[in-house]
Amino acid sequence: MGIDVSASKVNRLGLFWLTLVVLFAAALSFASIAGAKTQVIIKKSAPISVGPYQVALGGPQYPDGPQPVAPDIEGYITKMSVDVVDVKTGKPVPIKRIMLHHIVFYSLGSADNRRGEAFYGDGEERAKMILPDGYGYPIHPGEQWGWIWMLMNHQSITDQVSIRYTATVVTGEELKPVIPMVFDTSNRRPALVFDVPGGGKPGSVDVRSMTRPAPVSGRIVAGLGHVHGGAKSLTLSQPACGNRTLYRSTPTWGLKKHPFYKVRPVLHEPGPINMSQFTSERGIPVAAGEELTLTSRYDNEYPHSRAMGLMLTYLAPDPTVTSTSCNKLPRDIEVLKTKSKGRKKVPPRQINIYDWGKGGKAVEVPGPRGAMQVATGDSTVVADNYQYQAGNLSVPLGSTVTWSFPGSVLHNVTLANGPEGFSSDRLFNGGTFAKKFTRPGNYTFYCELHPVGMIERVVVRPSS
Ligand SMILES: [Cu+2]
Repeated sequence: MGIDVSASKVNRLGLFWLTLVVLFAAALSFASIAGAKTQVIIKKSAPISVGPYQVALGGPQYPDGPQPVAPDIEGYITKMSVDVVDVKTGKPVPIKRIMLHHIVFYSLGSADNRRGEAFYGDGEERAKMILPDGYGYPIHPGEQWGWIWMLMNHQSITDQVSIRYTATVVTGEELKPVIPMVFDTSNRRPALVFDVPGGGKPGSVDVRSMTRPAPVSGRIVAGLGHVHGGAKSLTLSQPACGNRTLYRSTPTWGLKKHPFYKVRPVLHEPGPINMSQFTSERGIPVAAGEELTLTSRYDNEYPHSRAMGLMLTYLAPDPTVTSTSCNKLPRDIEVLKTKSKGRKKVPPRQINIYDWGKGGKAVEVPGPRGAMQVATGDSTVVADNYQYQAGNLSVPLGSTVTWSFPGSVLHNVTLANGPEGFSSDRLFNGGTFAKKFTRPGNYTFYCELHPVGMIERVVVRPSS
């Protein structure tokens, strides 16, 4: 009993000292970071009008469109997110109205310090920039930003939205700066897309990779991924260490009733509702010039046209990393994942095609109107005036179809359903795209930029 009392006295005395030390330390740290401030900066674009079922694009090719405004201060971004909001209420807009397919922010630097680097991106999965404590993406007064984005209106009426971005910015304090490092398994095809052909056995996988060297010695302290429907995973690996996995980003797919599966038309298979991200205060060490590899894995039983495999990592320069390290990975890697209910396995999906119906509504159709044109050899399809001429085409196996894009409006041709996935780039001003058909069957196509009404069906006859 007596022992208990004295023990409790000792504890109280210890607690007293501990409190004093903590208070003292707190006072010291306040003194050393006098003027340190964390603020949340919210910016909103001018209203963007999107016509019925239309796609709106933003970026450097559209100088008349809204441009992003950088926070005009010296500091560090530690978090960033983006949303599409109603121009009147400022509330987030549900995707049954307008959906933000993707957005990339890049810094052009300031007049005396040009940069030109993508530092944050987001797709339908609403990825956020989240850096661990003590790290930030440096920003400076007078800096200019650019962006590239795509919005899709899922309604038969014109609608208006603003793109809103929110950055948590720390000022008056030195943080460890990060350099964004982007990996892209399309290996820089325009629009950063690739086509999974499909037609493999159940369980077969389409594997693509991209390898690039680290620009400086440092530590990877965070990373996020972006994929489309059909993806299994994105893996960042280290070739010099037996190609061991540094981080694997995995998708969570929406439940059957999720709006992703209800909206129409679809431009590509619905993406995941979340891709896992990570942060690590200690960071994964990489030496300058050391190669890192990103590998995307997609289902290859079904075709997946215009798929993506992107990972954005944040590298904090650290000159103390002088050589490749195959030591154990830091133990503080924290995986950030959605808490929403979802599916682990990608649900196989068909992409339907749509034509204009009554009252300007999009209606699902098996193919475009018009008679089937029968070709006996190679053929050409002119894509102009928001139509493919011919819309219904029968060709022999082994023949080549060339799409030509004579007009001044960008179009493309993208597989919806069929024996082999492929797509053209966005073309205009006389651009052409040729495809040799080596698998017989029925193919349906749409223009990714004009998915309602700009549709085509090609029947590849089994014998030539
Ligand atoms: Cu088009």
